[in-house]
Amino acid sequence: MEAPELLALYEQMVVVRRTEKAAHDLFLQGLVKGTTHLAAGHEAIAVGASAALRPDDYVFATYRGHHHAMARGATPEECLAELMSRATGLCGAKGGSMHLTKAATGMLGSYAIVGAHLPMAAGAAWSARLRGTDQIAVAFFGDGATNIGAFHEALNLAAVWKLPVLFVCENNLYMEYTPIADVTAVARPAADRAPAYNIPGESVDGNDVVAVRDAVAALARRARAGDGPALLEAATYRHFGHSRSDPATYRPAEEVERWLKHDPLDIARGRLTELGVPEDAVTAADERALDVVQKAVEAARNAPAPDPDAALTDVWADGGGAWRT
Ligand SMILES: Cc1ncc(C[n+]2csc(CCOP(=O)(O)OP(=O)(O)O)c2C)c(N)n1
Ligand SMILES: [Mg+2]
Repeated sequence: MEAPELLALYEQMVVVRRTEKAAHDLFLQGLVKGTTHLAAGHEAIAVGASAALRPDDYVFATYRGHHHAMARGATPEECLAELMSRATGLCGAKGGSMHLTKAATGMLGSYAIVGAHLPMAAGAAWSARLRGTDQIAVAFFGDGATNIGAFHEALNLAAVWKLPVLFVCENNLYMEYTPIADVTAVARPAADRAPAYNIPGESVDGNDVVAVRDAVAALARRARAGDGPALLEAATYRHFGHSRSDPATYRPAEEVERWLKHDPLDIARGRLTELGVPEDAVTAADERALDVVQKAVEAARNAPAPDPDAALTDVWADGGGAWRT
């Protein structure tokens, strides 16, 4: 990857990290409605994958999906305003943290039911096939989803119909509080299941944005060419607890320390240095990202609450299916 592209991806990752930190702080100030599942630590997966996709491809994420929404064109302001139930929020305050959706840019939603969106991604891929486009669909999900029936149903059907869909597992070693290794029969919860469905199953360092971009690009090329689905397992670690109610004290201190040293931002900075990018260019990217997020926080804080009359707009009853076209 050339230096200008990597610097741009680095800046996007810093924007995500800063937005997650802002969401954390706003929650502690009582300004976020509902809970949050922060993706700090997972930035390279969303930003790297998005860099390998086309603007008209489809993305599906979980309740831990702020990074995917932003990587697919939602602004920090739209996301923070949504978390704070403001009229200017991404979904007009109807979705909240767990349901960020921006259909116009292919972000086809965040889903709170573990595993539910994998068959939906297969369906979106099927729709692309039927319409004769060469779009692909990507489902991002956690390690815990690999022990859910819908994961296996989606993989099987996608393989049988050779659908253009990628299944990308963000393996952060834990479900809510349970280590995935304690409840899974194979070492790699996602990739090791791929042979059962006769599809490629690969592993990647999910904290290395370049490695993620390259891995997704190769699998996307295959899927677009009609060679069918694939599974990618991206190793990563969450910096916060599972959700706002979890201080994550069950994780061994040595493990936390090891992963914090393997930070996606540090890895990208190291690569930028290797490419000869001067320190002040990186600092300028950091400052731009900080500025964007500070302005987003202010704008979201000052935004109005939704008009109660808006409660029944953009729902099925008013013909709200228009958003799908
Ligand atoms: C079908 C279903 N079962 C249980 C839950 C409760 N739940 C929410 S998140 C979660 C853990 C999922 O872990 P993982 O898939 O590894 O994703 P992560 O939170 O680590 O990103 C569970 C069990 C749920 N939302 N849906
Ligand atoms: Mg997990």
